[in-house]
Amino acid sequence: MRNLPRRTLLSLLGAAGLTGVTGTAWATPPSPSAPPPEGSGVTAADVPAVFAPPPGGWRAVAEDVRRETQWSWRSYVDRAFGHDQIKPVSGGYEEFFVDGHPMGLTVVEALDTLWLMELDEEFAQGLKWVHDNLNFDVNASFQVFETNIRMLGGLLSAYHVSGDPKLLSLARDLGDRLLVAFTKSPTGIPYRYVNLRTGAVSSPETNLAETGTYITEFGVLSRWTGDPKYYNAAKKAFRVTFDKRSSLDLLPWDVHAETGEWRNRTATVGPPADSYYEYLWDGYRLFGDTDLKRWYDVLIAGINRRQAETVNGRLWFAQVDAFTGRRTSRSQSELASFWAGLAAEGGDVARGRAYHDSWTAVQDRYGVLPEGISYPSLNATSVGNQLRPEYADAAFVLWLKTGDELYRNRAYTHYQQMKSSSKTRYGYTIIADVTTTPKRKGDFCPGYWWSEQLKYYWLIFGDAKRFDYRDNYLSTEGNIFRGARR
Ligand code: DMJ
Repeated sequence: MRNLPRRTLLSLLGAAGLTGVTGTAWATPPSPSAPPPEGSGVTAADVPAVFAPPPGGWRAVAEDVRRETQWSWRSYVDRAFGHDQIKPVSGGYEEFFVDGHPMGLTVVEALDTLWLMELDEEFAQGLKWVHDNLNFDVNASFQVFETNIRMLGGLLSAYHVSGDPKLLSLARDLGDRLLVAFTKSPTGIPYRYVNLRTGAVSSPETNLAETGTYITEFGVLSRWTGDPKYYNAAKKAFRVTFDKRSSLDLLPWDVHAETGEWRNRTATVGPPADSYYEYLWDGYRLFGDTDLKRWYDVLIAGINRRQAETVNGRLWFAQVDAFTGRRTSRSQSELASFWAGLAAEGGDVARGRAYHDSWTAVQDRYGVLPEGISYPSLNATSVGNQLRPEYADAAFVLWLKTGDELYRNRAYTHYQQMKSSSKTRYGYTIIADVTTTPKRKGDFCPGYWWSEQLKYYWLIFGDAKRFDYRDNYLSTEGNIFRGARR
């Protein structure tokens, strides 16, 4: 869970002698050479090298994160305001959804992060842009999954932190336009694309993530508008696919929205399946829907039985034939590293810890995780890094769940590595090759960077007074739907 009771957290920190100044929750960082905490499941040899935290401890790190955010935001406003994504090396920009048609993706992704960081002028600047410019009456096809987790989720989280009714009305308008991808489908599995103006749908060849990553955005939209149609559509897509699971309780990732037939046999926990499982758990957490919990439990048990394996002492998840269980690949996408947090949230802290340890070995080797590896050797099979948040996300979740400082240290290593390899003239950029020295940069800052790792860093290093550490929810895109303290 991302909602360890604050009291429990403080007592855990206190028991470890880690609470700092009386009356605050600031923890003194442990020495990098200190042995790993008992019960962490790691040995001293497994502990990654960490950069020494600066004087001032975690508070100083959090302030540093805030400064970097403010500096990056100013560059974005100067060079690319309203465009979807800045190109931080050249100072240009590019659009994400539709060529030549900006949707302010970065603004929408950044809003709740800016608010949580108390960057109120920047938040107001972004909100004004949304009021003045954002309009979904666009005659173009939008990818339903990305529009949901980024734009709908961004608007809903900004509404949650501000209560501004315009944000909810924009979210409802967008939700209605996206819903057509579900209601036009004969099975209830959404088409991948919908034209936001005309409602024309396309691309019935879809996958698990694009089938089942809606229930939290659609669910809070239902809750906040009082209209259950969004939640019901998202749940139906889950039910249809769950009911077609193999006798091994596994799901192939490739499915056809019009026929409901599987288009391949491969089960994976990575893309394009990953957040399907995440949202089963999250839907249960947010709405208490026990069907979702049951489906999650059945599928996770199947995955742990048939896909989990230990290679060279490390836990990984193979790709397997969903109908026979035969292993088909030992490659692993960086995106799968979020699974460490999901496993812990779902109650399997031991597997969560072990899987984070596995990815820490990769971080130790490359500094920055490559997009893909072959896990028996840890060799990179895809050498870029799209400025990814998953490892930091999992560290944040594990820290909330266990109170173990190991995860704050790992997030700190991730942050320092990002600063040293991705910082450039006008912000932070992707890495084209993590194996070169220095790491070769690309020229592009994805929208999720504003919504995800900046927020995870701020919340894990700081004692964010606008965040309820006891009771909260962050979506797959890092959007906050519960736990803003206004
Ligand atoms: C984000 O858009 C979300 O986390 C999504 O679920 C998959 N990954 C990207 C970031 O890597």
